[in-house]
Amino acid sequence: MAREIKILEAASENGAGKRGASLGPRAVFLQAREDKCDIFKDRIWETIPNLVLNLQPEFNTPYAKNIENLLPALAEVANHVEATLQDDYFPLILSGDHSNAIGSVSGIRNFFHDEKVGVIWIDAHYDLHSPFTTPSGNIHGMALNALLDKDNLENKINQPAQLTEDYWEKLKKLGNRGICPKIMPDDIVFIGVRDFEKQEAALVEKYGIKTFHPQDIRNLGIAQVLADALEHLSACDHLYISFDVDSQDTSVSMGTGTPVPDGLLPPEAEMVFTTLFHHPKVVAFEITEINPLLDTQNRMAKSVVKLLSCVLQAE
Ligand SMILES: [Mn+2]
Repeated sequence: MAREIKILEAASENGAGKRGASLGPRAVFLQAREDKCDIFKDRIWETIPNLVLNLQPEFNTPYAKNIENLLPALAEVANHVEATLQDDYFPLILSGDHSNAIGSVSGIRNFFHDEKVGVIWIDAHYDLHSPFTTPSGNIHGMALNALLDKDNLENKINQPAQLTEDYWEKLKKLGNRGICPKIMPDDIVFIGVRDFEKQEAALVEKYGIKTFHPQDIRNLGIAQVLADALEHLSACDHLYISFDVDSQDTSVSMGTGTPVPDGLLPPEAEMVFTTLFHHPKVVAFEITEINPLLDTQNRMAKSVVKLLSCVLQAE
């Protein structure tokens, strides 16, 4: 029997460049109410505490903005995800910005410390920058890099201060066991990536990280892409799914910080959910980067309610 779902609201947005993503999880909850959709009825909803939005002056750590506040916030996320697995629930993580994935995966690795964990990263972006390569300093663009521990010094364009480097090392070792790296390059699959810098592409090429760009999705069809992704990760014992709403086409994804054209269309996104959400190897599922402040009529949250209703109704 499938494990009971526990919804974790991880409303940190300190890793994003624009304000508002911390309101995303609530926007989804309220939109479900508005649509009289009962996906959250009788479900356990846990709000992770102490994720205070406390932006620092940018000059402290310009190549890893707000990292000092993110460290304790993401440690909270890690602890809550680990405790949720410990209690034998399935964590459905509604997160603010994508830096929360550093916390989630740290919690998962802490729990499954002797086993192999893979990640399917469905996103318009690689999120593979480090403080040494980031053009923006926003940590949501470094989430997967922090989990991989690839500083990418051969492509360095920034010279972060020692303070930044010290915090970055702590972030990579997040979790009580200090596991680093959390994920190996062979155990990642990207789906939908179409907007990236050459420093990130160099890492993907160097380590041969499996990527399905929009053209691959159009050529193969999303069903084949998902089957190939699962085949690629067949050596993994457990899988983490991270769904950044900006993976979707801009006809859908308006209420998000960094929308990019030519993304997943609604039937493709639905198949991502129906194929992966209940897959026996999947141990946690994250939906992230919904930003109602950038939206009109809460359309982004509405699309997420629709996607979730494909997998939560039949419980
Ligand atoms: Mn992302």
